[in-house]
Amino acid sequence: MKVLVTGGAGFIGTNFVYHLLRMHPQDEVIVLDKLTYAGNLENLKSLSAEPRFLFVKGDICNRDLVQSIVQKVDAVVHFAAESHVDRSIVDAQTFLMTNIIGTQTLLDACRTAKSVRFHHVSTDEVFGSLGIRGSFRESTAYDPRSPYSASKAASDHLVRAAFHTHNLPITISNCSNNYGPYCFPEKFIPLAITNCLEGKKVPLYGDGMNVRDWIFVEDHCAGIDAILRRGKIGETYCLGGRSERTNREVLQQILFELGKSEDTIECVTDRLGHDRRYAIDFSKAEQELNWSPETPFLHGLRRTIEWYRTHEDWWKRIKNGDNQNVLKK
Ligand code: NAD
Ligand code: TDX
Repeated sequence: MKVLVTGGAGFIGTNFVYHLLRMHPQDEVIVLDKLTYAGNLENLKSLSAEPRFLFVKGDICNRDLVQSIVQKVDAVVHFAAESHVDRSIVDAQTFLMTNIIGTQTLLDACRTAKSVRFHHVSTDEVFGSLGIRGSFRESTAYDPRSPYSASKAASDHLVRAAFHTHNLPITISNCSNNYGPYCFPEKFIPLAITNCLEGKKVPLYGDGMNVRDWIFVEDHCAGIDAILRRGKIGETYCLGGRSERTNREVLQQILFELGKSEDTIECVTDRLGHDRRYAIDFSKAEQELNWSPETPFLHGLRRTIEWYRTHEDWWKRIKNGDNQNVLKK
């Protein structure tokens, strides 16, 4: 299969490219990525001599470019997005452009190509916020509450509209919080690890009791791959990590692993509209695709910490170098 991976120079996209090339020796991969502040070509540099891999720098909103690439592939796995909630609170415009218009541009291109399979990578945040009990599933009503999640919700609706209106062979996945190698150090876990390694404090929003369900990125990649190959056309699959933790618990574990004291925690003003709790019921993916997350949280967290320990050049260039785009904390 020849697969176009949009956003393949970002966190999950990079991990997915390596997953595809490793797991499917016949597959070929084209990455289309604009290389925004979050995209990093260095992530893919070990593939520069790989004949099954091609990188194209470009914007998913560029209709001509997108059409010309989509003609050449069997499937599109769509990761490209503005992905950070805090940034969407400061300025939502790029989120609307990339997440909504960009997704529609890809769908339009798929319509004009011959039966291109389209998988849309989305988030559990489209479902809103949970109380102490319950979990999101495929039938949960949409209730996005940040500009980011509202833009992702819009993109999900457009993908479903393309299925119902134009019979486009689509699938959608809504996944919980990812962690692992190559995650831009503005997200909570890599920010916490790298701040600790730099001897800095770690900002904890509000009371630190917001809950996220953490999934190791490789488990997410395996879930997307399963949907791409075995998922039912037109269907949505929720993917989760079976690892609900409060932010305070996550941070305490990181401090413990790195031998830091609780003084490292800096309680700061809460995020505006901060969703309280996310949790995922992934039984549909388990039953229909025989997929479930395999990495226990502590195991995945230790692998992640080790990756950041051994890739200081990677994150220091981003945090302390010439990248002026890092959100200041
Ligand atoms: P990321 O921010 O690390 O990477 C996004 C990539 O998209 C970057 O390489 C960037 O350069 C590229 N990009 C942005 N705008 C583009 C444009 N207009 N044209 C082409 N490329 C563009 O994001 P991520 O964390 O890897 O998330 C990937 C996808 O997974 C997103 O769609 C996100 O909504 C979804 N998701 C993320 C998580 C998570 O925990 N990170 C969880 C669930 C779903
Ligand atoms: O400095 C911080 N301090 C803090 O307490 C940061 C950056 C975050 N937090 C909290 C906010 C959240 O409750 O940690 C939790 C995780 O925050 P993020 O890493 O920013 O992730 P979140 O907002 O939950 O969204 C992530 O998961 C779903 C991704 O960024 C999205 O792209 C994905 O859709």
